[in-house]
Amino acid sequence: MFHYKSIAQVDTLFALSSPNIIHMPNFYSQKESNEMFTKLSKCPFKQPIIKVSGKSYRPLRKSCSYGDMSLEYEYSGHCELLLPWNRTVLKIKSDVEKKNGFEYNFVLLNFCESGHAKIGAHKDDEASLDQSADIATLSFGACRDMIFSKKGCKSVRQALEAGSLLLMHEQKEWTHAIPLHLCVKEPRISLTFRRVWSSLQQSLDEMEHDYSIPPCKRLRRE
Ligand SMILES: O=C(O)CCC(=O)C(=O)O
Repeated sequence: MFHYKSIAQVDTLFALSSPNIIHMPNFYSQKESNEMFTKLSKCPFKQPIIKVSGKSYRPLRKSCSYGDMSLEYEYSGHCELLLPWNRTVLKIKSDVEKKNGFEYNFVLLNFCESGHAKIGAHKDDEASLDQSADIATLSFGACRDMIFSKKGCKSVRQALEAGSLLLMHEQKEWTHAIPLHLCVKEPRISLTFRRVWSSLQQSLDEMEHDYSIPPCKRLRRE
């Protein structure tokens, strides 16, 4: 069992000058990762419409999401419609949960046809995100780089190979991006597992706060 909790105990100076990440290059073997890519490529990917600086646009990448059906997830002005878990995604979720001990209730899949598709610099800091659960990214297909940036710090470049797992602990100060890589001709699929608060849970929390009702069973907030 991987002693994951130690990630939160890193030296403060290190945490300030580097993104708090763990990269595991061979989480899946090449054979497993090829099989998963084939299965995942049948997922119903669609081009999202997202808002950046008030302007709507369609990025080249495509996405789809799976999760517990009581959830909804919004980012960059785009509300993801959740599909019920499928077998391949559930298997990956369970492998990741066994490794790091967190429980996830949502996953965003991104499909980049080639290195002409990118993911712009952003922070995963939506209010609905449970920051106590680290974000877990699995990569299949073409290897792409992820760039972590923070004002005043040297950027960090991490190659995300097929079959690799990347764990990100609270990234409030760092942005991450998948930049263009025009010589990459092959497609890539990534899965980003998160723990998300349902709007029902948020309403219950507000009621509890307003009327001091007894604590209800929570999703996970110890
Ligand atoms: O595709 C990736 O590896 C990263 C995806 C990402 O940045 C995100 O879902 O927030």
